[in-house]
Amino acid sequence: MGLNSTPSSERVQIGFFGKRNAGKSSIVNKITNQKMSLVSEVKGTTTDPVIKTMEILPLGPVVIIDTPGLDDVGELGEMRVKRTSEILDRVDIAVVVIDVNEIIELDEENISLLNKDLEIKNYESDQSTDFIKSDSDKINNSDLKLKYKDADFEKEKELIALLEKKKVPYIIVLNKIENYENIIKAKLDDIRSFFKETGIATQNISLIPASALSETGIHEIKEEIAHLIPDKHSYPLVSDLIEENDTIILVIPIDSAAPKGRIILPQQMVLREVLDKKAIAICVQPENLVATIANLKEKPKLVITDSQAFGEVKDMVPEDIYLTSFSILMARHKGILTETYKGIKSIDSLKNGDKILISEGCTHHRQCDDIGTVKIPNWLKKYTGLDLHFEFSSGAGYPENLNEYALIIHCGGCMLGDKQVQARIKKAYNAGVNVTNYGIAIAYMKGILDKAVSVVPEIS
Ligand SMILES: Nc1nc2c(ncn2[C@@H]2O[C@H](COP(=O)(O)OP(=O)(O)O)[C@@H](O)[C@H]2O)c(=O)[nH]1
Ligand code: SF4
Ligand SMILES: [Mg+2]
Repeated sequence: MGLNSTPSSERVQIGFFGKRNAGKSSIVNKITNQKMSLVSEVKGTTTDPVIKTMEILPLGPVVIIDTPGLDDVGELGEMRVKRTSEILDRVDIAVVVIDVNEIIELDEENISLLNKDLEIKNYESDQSTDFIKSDSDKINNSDLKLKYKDADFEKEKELIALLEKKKVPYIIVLNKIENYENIIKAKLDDIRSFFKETGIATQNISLIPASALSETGIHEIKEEIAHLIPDKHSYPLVSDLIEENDTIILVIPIDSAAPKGRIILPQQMVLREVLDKKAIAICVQPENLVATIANLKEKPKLVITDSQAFGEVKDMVPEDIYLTSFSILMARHKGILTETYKGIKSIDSLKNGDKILISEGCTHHRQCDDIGTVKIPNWLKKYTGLDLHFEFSSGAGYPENLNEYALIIHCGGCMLGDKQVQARIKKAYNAGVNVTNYGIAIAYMKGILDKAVSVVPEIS
């Protein structure tokens, strides 16, 4: 990620799905105008999802994810399919690519009949007087429904059922139409009905005829995706909690865990929102906080600290100044604050031997250092006085066996997209497991949770 680019967790995530050889990678390459993915007539060429951040007009900053085929076989194939369904949890919009030849019988005889029908129809609509059909035309007309293949659409059905269940908006791209463009375009309603009748899709689908080869429909796909782009700013970090000219103090410990020469993403994002609001941001380390507050002529509205410093900072902030943490604001931004706030209460009903899952959103260059692996387990053991067992997950992986855990504590998830974090919380909820997050857990164990959420109207 370049210094000027939108972080990928803040971008709209667009996934391309479909069977092997449907032309997913070819469509992706045309949409992105880059050779992003390998195109091959050999099935199963895209073996892992190809993920790339880019700017595409008129879509703006996006993450494009080209997935392997849904119909991959064998053990390795099963893993790929699982990976594809994980991708479904993170995408904001899905593009389902289907090879037109897999759905519709388009042999020469069919095509010539259909073309003839189209000519007649066009002629009819050009006539101001009634067009009287000859007998032979009538015969042609009666045969003119598209012939659909008696094929197995199970994979598409499964995928689309999952998309509809997860409420992911999607479009269906009917690819490789270059030799039948007029026919397919004229019969779109008919094809839509076929999708509904066979149960491939139940919603009113947006169906786009396209060809990566002749570049037909590429513009329409982009336009349609643009229509579906969700409002990524439905959950601000802090901008709606503060006013212009308010003073906000950001407590940023620069310890051995802090990255060299920069501040971490949640801090950058909060700082930017404060500046956008034309409020005043003062950044300090914990040891400068007391003096900073004392030296201000007007008291600050809010102190935002790194959650790890809650214990140190809580007694430095007077009662009438709000205090919260970057990680609580991040949970709010990701749309999971209410659920993770509710989840914290289960800390008090933990028992000896309970398993706790600590889950982090990234692996390499992890910015959270040992907070999840060392500090939180130690604080939790001390707080509960119990013999607890901890397991850890990091990066894109998230365990299947969630019901084995008594509690899940998730990191701020700053590197994950909103949908991906929300899907994790939902999976825990479905498994009947309480889930909370780092900031809330630390604030609770330090006895200041009520104060730490008092600035957030949805909760206080
Ligand atoms: N005729 C035709 N062939 C295409 C089109 N799009 C892709 N292909 C071909 O279909 C094969 C599979 O394409 P690819 O993009 O790798 O499919 P993927 O497996 O879904 O990613 C390749 O041989 C492509 O050249 C198209 O619009 N028309
Ligand atoms: S572990 Fe979580 S909070 Fe920490 S940097 Fe990674 S995604 Fe962000
Ligand atoms: Mg591919």
